[in-house]
Amino acid sequence: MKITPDKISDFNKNQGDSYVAELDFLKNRCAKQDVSIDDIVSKVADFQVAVPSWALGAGGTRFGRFSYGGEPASLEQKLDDIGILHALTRSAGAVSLHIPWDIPKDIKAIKEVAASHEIAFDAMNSNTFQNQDGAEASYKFGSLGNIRKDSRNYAIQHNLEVIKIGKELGSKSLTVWLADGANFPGQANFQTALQNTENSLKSIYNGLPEDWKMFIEYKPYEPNFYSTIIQDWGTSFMLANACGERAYTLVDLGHHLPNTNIEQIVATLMFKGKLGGFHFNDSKYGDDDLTVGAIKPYALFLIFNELVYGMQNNPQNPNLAWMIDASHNTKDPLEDLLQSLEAILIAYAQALLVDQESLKVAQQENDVVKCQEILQDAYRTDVRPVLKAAREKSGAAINPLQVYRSFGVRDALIKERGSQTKATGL
Ligand code: AOS
Ligand code: ZN
Ligand code: ZN
Ligand code: ZN
Repeated sequence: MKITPDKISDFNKNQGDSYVAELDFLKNRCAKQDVSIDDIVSKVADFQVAVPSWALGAGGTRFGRFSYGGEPASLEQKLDDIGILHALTRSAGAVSLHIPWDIPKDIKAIKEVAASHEIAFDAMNSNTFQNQDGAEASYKFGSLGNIRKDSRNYAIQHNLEVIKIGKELGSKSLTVWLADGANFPGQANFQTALQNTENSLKSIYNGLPEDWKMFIEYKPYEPNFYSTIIQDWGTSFMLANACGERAYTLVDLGHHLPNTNIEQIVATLMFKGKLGGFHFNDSKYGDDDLTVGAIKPYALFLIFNELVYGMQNNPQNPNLAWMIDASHNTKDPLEDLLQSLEAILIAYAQALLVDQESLKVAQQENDVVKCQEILQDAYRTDVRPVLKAAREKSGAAINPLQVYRSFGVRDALIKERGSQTKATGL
């Protein structure tokens, strides 16, 4: 299944989408404030989000998993799937690999497949939350924070191995997410566990190439239900500081207790120059990994508002590694990812629309009502014409989901790969 630029531009032309008039309307409206729609269109066109190698198959829960059909069986096929997403949207130009689920057998061949789809290798993900066949030490009671030295060392070695693979592929960062914690009070000594984790992370950091970054992800609970060693942004931030200047915190939207003010966390971390990576998803209760923007689009907008502010005002913070970290039990994984990409770009465009100058003035005057009006004015603007313009500009489909369905992509994949498939991974 190859979606060529020609096929896409033909589809775009024949479709007669009327977004140009809608965009003009938006341009006129914005002429009154200090915001340029052309500038927003360019920024949206440039925005790239990495797709994780484990998001291309049906996810499932601990209760069951239902094959979607046509799922990729190899890393090459996963890259082909991301190639489809990227051809349709021109905004999914990177993959985030998971080791050992996706160990490339032939690095050169994998790089060629990725290059053929114009896909870069974003952050590498290590896995110390599952024992692999033939493992020499167990992660049952933790990895980097395990009370047992053999397990800690084994986990450190694994991370160094992931860096080595990433180096060969051209990646520049490592994401560490730890499942380490305890299910019951008294099971572990909090201080010892934290100390062990810090020491282990430092050992990995010492093996990090000069031009690499390390991202430390936090999560309040699951799979451990009493305590998690890296439970919140503060713990991650503290560990990143202990490691050094190329270690950063990674925010995953699903990794907060209900009603946590994530946008404030984003602002704090960017102010301190310590926000390195970002995992998009949405949730109702916990780490639900639902489609981005499916549950709390306004919260997503407020988060993007801080991200945009940080990108414009915090040169101390590096460029962020963006990734979709979602999972699908009932949807076509590729359609789900298209919806997530759409939601991300909508929130980004809306945040770029915020009249920052007026907001500053209203804040100065403590005009609380005006402040809210300014934010909600941006949020309530239909920015989909901006996305369409950005896509047409970059050679993507104006309506990616519609094109995906019209081209019968899933049927073609099922024909090619079979109906009872399972992607490697979770
Ligand atoms: C786990 O909850 C984290 O979100 C990870 O970022 C990721 O989903 C996991 O490593 C799966 O590989
Ligand atoms: Zn994550
Ligand atoms: Zn997660
Ligand atoms: Zn999640």
